[in-house]
Amino acid sequence: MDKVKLEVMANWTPDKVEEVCGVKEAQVLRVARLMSENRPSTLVWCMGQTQHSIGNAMVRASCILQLALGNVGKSGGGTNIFRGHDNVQGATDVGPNPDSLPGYYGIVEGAWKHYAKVWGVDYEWIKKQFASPAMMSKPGITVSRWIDGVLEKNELIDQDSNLRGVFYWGHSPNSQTRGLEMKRAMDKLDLLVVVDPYPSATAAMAAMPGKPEDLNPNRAVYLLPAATQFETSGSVTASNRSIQWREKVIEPLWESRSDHMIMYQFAEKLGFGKEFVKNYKLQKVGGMDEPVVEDILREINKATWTSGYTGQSPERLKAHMRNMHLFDVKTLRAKGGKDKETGYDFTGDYFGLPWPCYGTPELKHPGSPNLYDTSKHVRYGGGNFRANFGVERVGVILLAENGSHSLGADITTGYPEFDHVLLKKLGWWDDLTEDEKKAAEGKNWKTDLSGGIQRVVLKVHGCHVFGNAKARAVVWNFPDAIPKHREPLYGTRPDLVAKYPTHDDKKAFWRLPTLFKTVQQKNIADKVYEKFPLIMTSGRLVEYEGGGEETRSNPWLAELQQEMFVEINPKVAADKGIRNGDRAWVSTPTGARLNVQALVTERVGPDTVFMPFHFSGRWQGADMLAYYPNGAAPVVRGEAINTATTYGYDSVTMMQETKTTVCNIERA
Ligand SMILES: Nc1nc2c(c(=O)[nH]1)N[C@H]1C(S)=C(S)[C@@H](COP(=O)(O)OP(=O)(O)OC[C@H]3O[C@@H](n4cnc5c(=O)[nH]c(N)nc54)[C@H](O)[C@@H]3O)O[C@H]1N2
Ligand SMILES: Nc1nc2c(c(=O)[nH]1)N[C@H]1C(S)=C(S)[C@@H](COP(=O)(O)OP(=O)(O)OC[C@H]3O[C@@H](n4cnc5c(=O)[nH]c(N)nc54)[C@H](O)[C@@H]3O)O[C@H]1N2
Ligand SMILES: [Mo]
Repeated sequence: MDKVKLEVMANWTPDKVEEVCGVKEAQVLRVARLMSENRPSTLVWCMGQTQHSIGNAMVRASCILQLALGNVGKSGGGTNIFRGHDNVQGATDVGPNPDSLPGYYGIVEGAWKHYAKVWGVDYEWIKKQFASPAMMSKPGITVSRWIDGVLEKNELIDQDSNLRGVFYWGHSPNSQTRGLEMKRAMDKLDLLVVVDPYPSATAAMAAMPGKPEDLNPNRAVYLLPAATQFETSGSVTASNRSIQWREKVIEPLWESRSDHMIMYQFAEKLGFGKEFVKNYKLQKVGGMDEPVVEDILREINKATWTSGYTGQSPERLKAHMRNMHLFDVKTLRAKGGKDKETGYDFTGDYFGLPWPCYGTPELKHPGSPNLYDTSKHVRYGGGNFRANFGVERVGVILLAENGSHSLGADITTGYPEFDHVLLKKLGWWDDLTEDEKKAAEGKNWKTDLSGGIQRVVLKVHGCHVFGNAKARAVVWNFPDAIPKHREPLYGTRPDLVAKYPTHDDKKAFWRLPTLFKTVQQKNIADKVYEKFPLIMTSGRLVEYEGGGEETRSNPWLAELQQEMFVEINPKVAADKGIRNGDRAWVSTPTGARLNVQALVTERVGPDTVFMPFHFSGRWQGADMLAYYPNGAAPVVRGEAINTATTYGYDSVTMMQETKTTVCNIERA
């Protein structure tokens, strides 16, 4: 914190902040005062902070602010990063990231061995599924960059071959930046598979003629109809880490199948069906085998000791769903009472058992309504900061200070993560049962499948399994250890780029060369800001969702929002001779030209335009209707903004820089 303070005092006087972010000094002061005089208070953010090449720095600055205000680990405080879709949190938790196994286990040998045990398969067998052992522990290409996995020169990619096959599994093509290049990448593939209830945007984009030299004449495209959430059941995790159980409403319509049935059928065809369902019973749905969803959650329970997904059994979650009325809507705490069907006692539980919910379901951990809350006992949902970064660094102790610990803990100072060695050292080993001892030997709190280590540490000694340490404000392994402002790759202010240049290029970042300075400097040299003098940003509308193909196919929603549009300030409109409702051409450095309706409004300033990102079905001025599968075109079609969005990725997460690029506008 002291280092952050020094950086702020030296480089971020209020006038500089105003110059960079455009918000008046007095306004920032008012907000700062409001937050400091009203504690605890929370900070809510979504994509405005993250979809930038410095997204990681902005998010960390927000966390540091909350730490400085003492707002972390408190009810009513915290950092609230709302997840976008239904179950985005749950999906994140089970491992879609290209550098982790489910439950944030990493892709190192120890983690693979843990999962070999959980899945009941041989570690050597898993190894054989990879082209080379090195691929097993090498973070993959992120979804935001798949097109570069296809288009980039092979010698520049950190893997043996380019990407040749792509699965679109519940993902819209128009939600990703650099759409014109994506069209080229789609044409070059050998195989494109779309698993989606509405596979049509991808289908139309693939069917639309591109550059003849790009088209792979042997390319195969398959559209597989996925069932919707209403046609299957399962657990879903919300932004607050509470889990709910969702019931099937109707049987899958027509030829559609649930995602997990499709996955199982692929596993069968690819020769590992038996291993895939080792822990699952199969049930017949539409005459075909489908893994039982409850068993999938039980497998997650069995594996995920890290983030505390072990206590939320299907039985406990279903009992919560049947008895929502017993929970307080503000605190999430059960007012007491029992489930009529099973006799399950809710006393102490928090609704949906928000993770971490440690130990086996029998331990009856109630879930954790707020992370890092030292005012509660860890056995009843309390916590403290995690010892995740070692014990000491350059002479500084990273563990918590004396007296800083969760309520009622046996250890009243900082301590590291728990493993079999620490238990023995503390004399706690004999608190394990004989069976638990056998399972815990050589293991830690993340890999002991019996749950013995977690039980003894939490229940018997009131300590946190992941240790007790200080929060980390200086992230020494990030490109900017202390968050810094750096200008976006495409901007309208060369004077600011001179003061706050972006990062150096990275040669192999998630397997791909990733450019920062090269792009930014070329833009300055070419004076791109003269040709494209307006900042272009994008985001959401109430009426539509995501790529929008489902919601634009819904006639009632389609009626409410019939046109893709660009919001422009009255001053810009006057300068360009554009009136409200006129057609306009929006052009950007990708070479894209979008024909959209002008919405003249003071919602945007004279330096910025806004466009929604939910549209597809028109391409650079032309209707794509002819390329849709017969009868599958959405009611409303419009230009996809992401044909216009430019290159640029976050220096840690590889998130695309969709919230800021540059454009020009003319009357059409
Ligand atoms: N109706 C509807 N609701 C949705 C969705 C949908 O598609 N339709 N999508 C869901 C999903 S997936 C998500 S992720 C969430 C996203 O929720 P939001 O992130 O709230 O949605 P966006 O419209 O992307 O808005 C971004 C906001 O960030 C601001 N902004 C842009 N640049 C900056 C910046 O540099 N700094 C700051 N501080 N702010 C900036 C914009 O002005 C805008 O208000 O919404 C979810 N809810
Ligand atoms: N320019 C710009 N681009 C953006 C953003 C922005 O603000 N500006 N926001 C970004 C953000 S935050 C997000 S989250 C992405 C959203 O982008 P996507 O992740 O592409 O989200 P959706 O468009 O909602 O796509 C979900 C797809 O899943 C399908 N689907 C629905 N239910 C099921 C199911 O049960 N099974 C299967 N298999 N499929 C299903 C839907 O039909 C749809 O085609 O867009 C990003 N792109
Ligand atoms: Mo999102």
